[in-house]
Amino acid sequence: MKKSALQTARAAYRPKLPVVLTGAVKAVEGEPTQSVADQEAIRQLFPNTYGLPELRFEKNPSPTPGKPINVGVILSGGQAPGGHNVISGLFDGIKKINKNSRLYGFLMGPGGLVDHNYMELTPEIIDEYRNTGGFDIIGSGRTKLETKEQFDKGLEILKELDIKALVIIGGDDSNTNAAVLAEYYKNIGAGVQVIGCPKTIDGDLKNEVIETSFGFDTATKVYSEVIGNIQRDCNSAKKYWHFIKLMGRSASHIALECALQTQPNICIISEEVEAKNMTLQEVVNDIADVVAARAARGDNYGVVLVPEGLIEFIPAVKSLIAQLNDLLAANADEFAALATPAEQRAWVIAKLTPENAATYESLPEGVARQLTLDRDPHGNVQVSLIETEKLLSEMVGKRLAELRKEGKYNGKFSAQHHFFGYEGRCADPSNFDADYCYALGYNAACLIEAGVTGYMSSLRNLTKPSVQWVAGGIPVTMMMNMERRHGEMKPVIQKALVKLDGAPFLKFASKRDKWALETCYTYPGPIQYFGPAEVCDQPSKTLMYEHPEKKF
Ligand code: FBP
Repeated sequence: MKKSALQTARAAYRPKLPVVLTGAVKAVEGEPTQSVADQEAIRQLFPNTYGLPELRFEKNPSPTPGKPINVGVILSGGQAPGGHNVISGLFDGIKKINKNSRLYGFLMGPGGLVDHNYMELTPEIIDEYRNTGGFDIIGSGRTKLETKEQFDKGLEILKELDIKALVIIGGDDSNTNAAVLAEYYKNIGAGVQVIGCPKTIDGDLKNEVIETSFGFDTATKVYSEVIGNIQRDCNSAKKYWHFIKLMGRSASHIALECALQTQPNICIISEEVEAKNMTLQEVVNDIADVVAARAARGDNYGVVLVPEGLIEFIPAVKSLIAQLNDLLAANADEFAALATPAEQRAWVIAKLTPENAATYESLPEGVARQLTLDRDPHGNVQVSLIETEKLLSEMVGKRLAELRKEGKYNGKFSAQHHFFGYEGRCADPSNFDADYCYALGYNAACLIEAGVTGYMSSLRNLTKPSVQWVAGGIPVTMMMNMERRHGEMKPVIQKALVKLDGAPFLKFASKRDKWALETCYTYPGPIQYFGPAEVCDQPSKTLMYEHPEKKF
């Protein structure tokens, strides 16, 4: 593989490990833990792995030599910057235990375990990928590991390769599945430990004990760079309103972090829209009011950030989508037999409740139609295919025409649209993510050496320099509650949505009126890998506002 100049220089970067992990460690047990909710139900489902203590690593003054161990690793779900460093940290960690330890990567996600597709990761391969973005070292996939058949099939290859521990690098669902797998293997005495690592650019795998998921820092820095560039263009030409949709399937953490970094005129937070029970039209009216207010000052330009998941958080649209899912699942043939889009539209409107029919009719026809097409394998609407940024600007244009008639608007409105998602998921990890990921992987090796299963690799104190981070393990069951999934109650890791009483949102809310009217853009520029710490090593603003003080 031909390397760019930056790649060559960056390959030499040595991630800074927490001091405690630089020598032999011993695991110190805390108090037994409980799940965040539904304790009895979770306890019953995880009789072997519920209630385990939190672990914290301390220096071990009298270590005994470790035996060689074979370990498997899986990358699961969407790419996030730093995955390669988790793997290189894990590799170095198990080699530190014993130089004859071996690491196997299962290919293209959890499916690789079930289908027995794997490769051994040698020092030469690992060195090719240190500090690089992407998941291409072994690939990733979204196969869900959830059935006994899959677990048993996986165990066959684990036994064949004499693998004693499996590290699953994934988001909330993948780590939930890792916990189920850990419980199953423990229950049948399989002799395979399962350890999770918190990954997702969405930033929604975090809680009291996991401060952030990896990848969020780098991805939001990449998006903020380009948002800043657009803002500067916007402020130079002063003729466009830019509607920028930002990835994040559900929670609005990415949009909020980018807003804190770039100070746009508007940033919509889905969780607030839901809490205020807003209609789509109300969201549109709020944007149009800002456009009109700026126009009154002679400023016919601006920037609006839109979270990818918005549409599902609008209560009326959520209710409409839920009824459409059931309606179309139950009457798929009848619907498919309708000859024209107009007949389909009339059929849908006639079948919906009056409230849902009104919401359906209020949407631009193209979007309403989209809600009846492109369903995923579970029969759900693929909301990410809805071009929310275009939907909003189209509706804002209509609203402005009304305001003009009422004599309340006398400006020009010309919109540009953008969607940033894939652009940031495979960027070379920032120093924060490079260090965090390497340490997560190295720490996972320490958890393996400690002989535990059903734990997530954990580093805390993340707003301090990486050498001061606190390393340990958190039982995954501790993060779980029961939720309805596909009609059944299931144990799952609680997803972290934006908290409206949390410090990042409150900071944003205290500034947004000023940012809306005035032009207060900031231009973060590209991620810097070399240079002074204040330029290169700053973690995300979300992390800094959430963890302003040293806790340990
Ligand atoms: P994970 O939760 O698996 O980390 O994926 C996050 C994400 O990047 C979302 O932000 C986005 O909605 C989704 O993946 C896109 O999925 P795909 O890569 O399958 O297009």
